[in-house]
Amino acid sequence: MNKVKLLAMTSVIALASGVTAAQADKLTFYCSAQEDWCQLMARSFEEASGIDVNMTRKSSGETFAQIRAEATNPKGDVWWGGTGDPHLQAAEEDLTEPYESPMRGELHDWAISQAESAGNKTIGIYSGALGYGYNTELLASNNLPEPSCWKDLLKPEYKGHVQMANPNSSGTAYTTLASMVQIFGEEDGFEFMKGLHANINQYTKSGSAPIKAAGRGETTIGIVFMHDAVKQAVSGFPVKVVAPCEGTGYEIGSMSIIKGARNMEEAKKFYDWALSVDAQNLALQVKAYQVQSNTGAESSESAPDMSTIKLIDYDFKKYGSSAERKRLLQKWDEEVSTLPQ
Ligand code: S7P
Repeated sequence: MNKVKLLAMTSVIALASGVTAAQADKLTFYCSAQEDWCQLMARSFEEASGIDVNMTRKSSGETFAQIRAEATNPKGDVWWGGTGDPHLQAAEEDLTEPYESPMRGELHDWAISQAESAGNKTIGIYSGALGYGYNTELLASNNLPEPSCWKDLLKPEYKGHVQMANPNSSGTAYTTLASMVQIFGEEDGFEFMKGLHANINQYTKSGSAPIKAAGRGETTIGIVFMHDAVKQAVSGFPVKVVAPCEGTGYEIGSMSIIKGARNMEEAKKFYDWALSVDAQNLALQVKAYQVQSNTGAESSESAPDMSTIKLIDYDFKKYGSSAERKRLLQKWDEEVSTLPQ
């Protein structure tokens, strides 16, 4: 059959089924987890649904800023992954759509609590604790002591050895800032961030970059989610993972449908699928060791054992509120990031 006839036939079939080329099933997917996990989710959903996926990966704070900037003309359909705080802020600012998935009965309570605190405009997809990791070889070759607490990171001998992300772009780093304020109180928490600033060699854009750099020997210590440090260790890099002695904050990684999504039905199909056991089990293929929100999802022996980590009672509602997130970020910009190093 020649090309012209084939095209004509395809158009007839498409029209008969009520689908034109312009209406082909597609989904614009904003992803704030690790690139390899984002790619795997996009391709696996395409296979499972036949829907074409256009995926963009950005850090949590950056994706939030993009969704806000596009609010009058939304381009994205669904936002999957990233820390929960900016998802909660998006819900409060009415940038996301309420949706009650039929999959909710399969989820842990903490995933549902996240949804309920945001009028069902977001939902928990995974959880993980904050901590840090260090390169054991660099630590030894620099004759540095083994850190085990948050306060250890303020020691002058770690000057230039610590890396973390910028809390404006990174959900991991915002979780760090909000955790320090909750562990030490606001005044001492900011004193901690100022002391830490003196030892920081670089603020990265992405939250997991510091531990990738530690794995490669480009920094000694990286402040990250513990599961991101475990991924480097399991991948063969000389990284030791630390659950800080004072206790630590944690995230409820979240998912939201963008208000005014052009492909709303496809967004809901993705949302339901992403909460399934099959979709959540994909995490282990890319060494993503968060606790998944579906109670039936598999876990790995390598994953941090949340029951042995001293977790604070992280106030997601307060630190995910628009006013508090803005206030803390502005204070960090003005009082911490501008200090000389
Ligand atoms: O997928 C790993 C992970 O740490 O990445 C998310 C993170 O917020 C994205 O990076 P940013 O810190 O740069 O925003 C976490 O939600 C997730 O656990």
